[in-house]
Amino acid sequence: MNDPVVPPIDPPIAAPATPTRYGTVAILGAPNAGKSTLVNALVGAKVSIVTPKVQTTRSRITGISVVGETQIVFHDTPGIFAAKRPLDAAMVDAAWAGMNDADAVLVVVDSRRRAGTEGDDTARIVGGLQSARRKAILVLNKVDLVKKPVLLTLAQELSQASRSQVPLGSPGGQAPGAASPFTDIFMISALHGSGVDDLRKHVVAKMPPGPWHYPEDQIADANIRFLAAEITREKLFLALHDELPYALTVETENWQERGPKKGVRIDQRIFVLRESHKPIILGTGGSLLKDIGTKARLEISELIGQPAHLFLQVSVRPNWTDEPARWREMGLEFRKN
Ligand SMILES: Nc1nc2c(ncn2[C@@H]2O[C@H](COP(=O)(O)OP(=O)(O)OP(=O)(O)O)[C@@H](O)[C@H]2O)c(=O)[nH]1
Ligand SMILES: [Mg+2]
Repeated sequence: MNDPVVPPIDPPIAAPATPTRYGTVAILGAPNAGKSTLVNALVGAKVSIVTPKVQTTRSRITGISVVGETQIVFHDTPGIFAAKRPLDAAMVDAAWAGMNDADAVLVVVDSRRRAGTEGDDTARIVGGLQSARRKAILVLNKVDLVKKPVLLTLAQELSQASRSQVPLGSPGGQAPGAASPFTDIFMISALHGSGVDDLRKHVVAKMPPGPWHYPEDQIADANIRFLAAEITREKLFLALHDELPYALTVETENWQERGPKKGVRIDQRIFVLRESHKPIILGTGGSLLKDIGTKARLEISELIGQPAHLFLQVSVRPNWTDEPARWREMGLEFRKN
């Protein structure tokens, strides 16, 4: 008996693919304004380290988030300030570079600061935006720490930013009486989450149509060795004071997978500028470094989803801030001055 003739199946009608959106958002602000805290809140995971100290973030850090059909890449940046060391100037350059190709710019301001005072970092940022003719969204952060009238005054001052409030030395020059670069103002607490959802919605709506650049579940684009070094640097920043955090850098030198259940052996080196820094980091009988190592190990283990065996060494390197290899590890472009 012949097989019954099976009518050909019509090719399924392709459902019109929902158009996707994709865009990048640069997060600028003075040191310590809460940029990294905000990026972590927007992404919903820790992609960038946070400490109470200024200049924690040293290069552009990427956090990725999907909201409905929209994929957004948030670029956390180092704080913008009047840099003196070449390394600091490169950090500030990296922050401005984040603005150039962004579809939206957020300027994060610590609401406890007064607007427009001489030498104020936020005034410098307003000047930079004006001279680049870039519009931005003003994000008044840490609203949990200020009273409403203070907040409203600050919002008013910043939205009336003019040439007279911009200190000399801002990138480029702008026309006298240049208009405020801010199109919108949001008042949030990045730490506690208030206002973050509204800000996210607003940013999503600004993203242009386009294909996604990353897989749906990807939240960061830095390599794991860098992220692990950043975690250790965060623990060092939290434990140390004065100039010491700015005198050190951390690099992952060895990453050895030891097979299922055995975890990963990670060797990191902490470079410091002076011999006198070493005993401070080690602490009595090495106790401080041991404590820092334990905290970093636990967080790295969580990040990689398997046990991390972390070995930390401290090396004195008087010129590490001028070494191209150190800058590269930090994610900065080397320049001599
Ligand atoms: N109370 C309060 N603290 C906040 C808020 N957002 C951030 N912080 C704190 O402010 C400090 C600085 O936060 P970061 O996110 O590291 O600031 P940043 O702008 O990335 O700093 P740099 O990388 O040094 O430029 C940390 O101690 C945060 O916990 C907030 O909304 N409320
Ligand atoms: Mg930061």
